[in-house]
Amino acid sequence: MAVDEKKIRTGCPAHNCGGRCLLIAHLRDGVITRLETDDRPDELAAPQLRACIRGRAYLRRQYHPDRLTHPLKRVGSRGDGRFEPFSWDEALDTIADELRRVKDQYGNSALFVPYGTGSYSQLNGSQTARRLMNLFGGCLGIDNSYSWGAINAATPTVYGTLTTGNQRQDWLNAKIILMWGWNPAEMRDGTNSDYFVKLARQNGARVICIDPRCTLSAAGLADEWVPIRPGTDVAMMSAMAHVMITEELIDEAFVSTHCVGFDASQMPDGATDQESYTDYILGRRDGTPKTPRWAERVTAVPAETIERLARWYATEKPGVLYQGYGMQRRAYGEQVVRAGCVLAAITGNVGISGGWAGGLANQAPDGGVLWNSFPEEDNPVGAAIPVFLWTEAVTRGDQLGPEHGVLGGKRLDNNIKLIYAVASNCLINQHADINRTATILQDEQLVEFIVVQDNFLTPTARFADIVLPACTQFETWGIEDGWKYGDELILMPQLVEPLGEAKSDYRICADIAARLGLEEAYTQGRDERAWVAWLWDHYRDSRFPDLPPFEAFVADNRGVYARPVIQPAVAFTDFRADPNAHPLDTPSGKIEIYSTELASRDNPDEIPPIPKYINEWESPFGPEAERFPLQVLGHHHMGRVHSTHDNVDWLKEAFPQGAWINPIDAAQRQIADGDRIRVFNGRGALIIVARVTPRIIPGVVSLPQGAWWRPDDEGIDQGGSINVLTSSRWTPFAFGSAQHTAMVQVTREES
Ligand SMILES: Nc1nc2c(c(=O)[nH]1)N[C@H]1C(S)=C(S)[C@@H](COP(=O)(O)OP(=O)(O)OC[C@H]3O[C@@H](n4cnc5c(=O)[nH]c(N)nc54)[C@H](O)[C@@H]3O)O[C@H]1N2
Ligand SMILES: Nc1nc2c(c(=O)[nH]1)N[C@H]1C(S)=C(S)[C@@H](COP(=O)(O)OP(=O)(O)OC[C@H]3O[C@@H](n4cnc5c(=O)[nH]c(N)nc54)[C@H](O)[C@@H]3O)O[C@H]1N2
Ligand code: SF4
Ligand SMILES: [Mo]
Repeated sequence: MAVDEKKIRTGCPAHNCGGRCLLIAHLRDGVITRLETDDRPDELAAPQLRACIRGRAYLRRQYHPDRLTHPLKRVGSRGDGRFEPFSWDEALDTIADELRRVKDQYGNSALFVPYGTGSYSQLNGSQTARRLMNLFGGCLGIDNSYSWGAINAATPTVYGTLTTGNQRQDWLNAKIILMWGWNPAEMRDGTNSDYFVKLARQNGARVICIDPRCTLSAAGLADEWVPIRPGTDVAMMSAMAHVMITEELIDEAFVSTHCVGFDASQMPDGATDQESYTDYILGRRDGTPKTPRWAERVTAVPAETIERLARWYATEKPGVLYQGYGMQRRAYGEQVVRAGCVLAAITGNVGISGGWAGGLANQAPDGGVLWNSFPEEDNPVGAAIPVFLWTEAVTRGDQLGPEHGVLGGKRLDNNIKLIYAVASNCLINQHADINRTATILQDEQLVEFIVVQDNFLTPTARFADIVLPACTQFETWGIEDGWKYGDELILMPQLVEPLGEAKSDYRICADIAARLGLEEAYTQGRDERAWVAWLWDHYRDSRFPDLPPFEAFVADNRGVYARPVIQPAVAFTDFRADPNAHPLDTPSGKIEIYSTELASRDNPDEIPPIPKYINEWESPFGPEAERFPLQVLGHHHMGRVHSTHDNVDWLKEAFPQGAWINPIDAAQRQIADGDRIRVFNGRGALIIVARVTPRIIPGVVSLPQGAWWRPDDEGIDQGGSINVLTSSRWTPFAFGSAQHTAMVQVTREES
């Protein structure tokens, strides 16, 4: 389709980067020669979608010499990474045969398409494989995400919904913004979130960043960095509540009409004798008042700082307490979500302009994006596992049931026997405890057949029996809406022909469907472009009634449709105005500081009905700290989207993989900046360069997640991949990832 000497507007192949930005591709002789970004006028109601460094460096990924260009089949044992070329026909015939064999032998619930977030552009990505499986009789489904395990489950226990966020332009009305474990300057959380925080600050908001690391957000967007010991935020939040209660800074009118569980006067029916939030904060039953002095010992945040922040947040209103997702990807991650929401509620910051309710915060009024609009169709198997438990479903699926979070009210009747991974590095790199997962996948008695479809021979692809080359998003048609804040739609026309023999994920699945007698059902006669036109109309019907006709939009080379946010929506305005006429979708209809639903779990030590500080299962306060005294956390990295872009030379140059360690911890270990260090625990070990810096709190090592696992002959990772250290233990209520909770030791490597 080469369109020569042209500039075409398109979306960045965002992967799961947290953003959605506009790129302008220069094309000559069927090759993309240059990428620029948004050139539209910049307006507050519809700001430019300016690309980050990853988007701007994309040509290094697009034309990378390691791109997969033809199918591969495994030779040697699984995981060795030795392959030989294979024809498309042989590859697709083999896959169709294996799908039929496993279905006949075990049933559809033995088929599995794992979590894989490499592409949300509809015609590329794992949704294309789910549609194939569902039309083939179904597969074991997945529920929840690696990203938001605890926050997805915990937010509705407070508010009965995930739509708890205002549109971001409303931040300009805030007087104070607490960026709590939130780093939008490095990890995108909606294109422009960092920009809106900057504008809010210019507008007079005080901005505080609470994070174990002095991130670029702390350094560039905030007035103050408050370093905190990881995993202890609920202790600090509880102490802030202590200050508010004892200094009478609570918004009593709001609490009395809109909340349940704050104190003995408003406990829900059947729980009148239970511990209220105030009981807990004042230590009336457990004997421990959650004072700032108590919290200082736990959190390492000075009591005076906690007092000051409590007073500011309770009196400088309205205010935003934005919860990042890193601190819920931890042991008991549900608690920090609930505790943050409770602070917002007791200060009366819910349902008002300039305030913020907390929680997941999909945007009002309609919840924002649709994510996958490409129709996957219903899954006849009907059972879905919490996504983080997939290795359990491999090793003991037939023992899992509702008590492990299995949806559909079912017990599983199978172990996973066939994995079809599309746009996923979660089989190895991104799941916890890589060495454990590698052992599981190496065993061909467990998973009998693995297909991986990717642009590169990733650590996950190295464990495949067949690897299929997917084309990039520049090589097929696609469409994307905003990541979490969705007021835009970006069209992604095909720019160039696929490299080598690569095909779109959609085309590959359609070709398999043909071999299973399902081609017509799968394609409905559409190619990629026709599906995008179909989806365009679907978006018009569901969210954007003013969307122009598809063909005209393509012909005009517009790239992005934006719906301006003139009057930013505020979540819970109706409920705020009249809680009886507009009750929440919680059992009481109110904000549940005390949750009867959580109480019914009958596990108060791990799932308390009011948010509590619970010491993590691996922590500086536990016995494991004797051998492994440092906390390690794997924040999301500027130079990558998870493991995607790890092989891009420009980004590696700009953001080399390194471990941050505080000078105090480094000195104890004779480590100097730039030294090679070994980071290890009972699960694994890796070698990485040390960056000695006071920008991280003592006692913590920070190791950006996503680097490709590169084990040497002894199994020591030379790539700096944090998941050789992380634990596959899940959070108790959400069954979510707790990959940020792990303890390690660090030593200097003799070079
Ligand atoms: N550049 C880039 N952007 C991305 C992504 C990416 O890979 N790269 N991934 C996207 C995706 S899929 C997601 S889900 C989001 C993830 O977004 P998050 O989960 O919010 O990102 P993290 O970097 O894990 O955590 C955010 C911050 O929390 C801090 N933190 C960790 N533990 C604690 C704690 O216990 N307490 C406190 N107060 N802070 C803590 C970390 O130091 C970090 O600075 O990012 C999205 N954006
Ligand atoms: N320790 C630790 N681990 C984590 C996290 C953490 O904070 N700490 N974060 C977790 C989170 S929030 C997430 S979302 C997951 C993300 O984990 P994954 O969903 O596995 O994301 P990626 O690692 O980016 O892998 C995506 C793959 O898709 C491929 N790809 C890109 N575009 C396409 C395409 O168009 N077609 C095909 N077929 N392939 C394509 C890329 O090359 C890449 O190999 O990681 C989780 N893992
Ligand atoms: S934020 Fe995401 S969509 Fe935007 S340029 Fe960066 S990688 Fe691309
Ligand atoms: Mo994520």
